[in-house]
Amino acid sequence: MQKEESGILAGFWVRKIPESATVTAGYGKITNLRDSDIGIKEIRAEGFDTVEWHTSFLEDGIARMRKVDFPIPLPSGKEILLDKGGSHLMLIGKKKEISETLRIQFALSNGETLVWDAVVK
Ligand SMILES: [Cu+2]
Repeated sequence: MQKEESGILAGFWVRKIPESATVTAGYGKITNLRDSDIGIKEIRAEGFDTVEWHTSFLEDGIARMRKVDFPIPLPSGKEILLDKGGSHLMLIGKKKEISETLRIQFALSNGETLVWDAVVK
């Protein structure tokens, strides 16, 4: 389910993990409906130490992923899909048990902060 927040349309979900696991992935979609380009400077997820932006690729038939440095550019009118086998959020260092939703914050390069509640499933 997507929600618009100040001209940015987005929705996310986070993969449910066992209690002993400390890392999970987040997927979804984000669209810049504004007239201007934006940059995502930092992402935070409730209950986790760090969030990285990853891309997936195949190397010798093996799925691998690579960290992409912030800021992530999101040009005006563009949609970024975070999906299995493609770009995704990597939530690292779980600090507490996660419940049914998880708050994700995007800090933009211009100082704005946008908040979404991701569904855990
Ligand atoms: Cu990853």
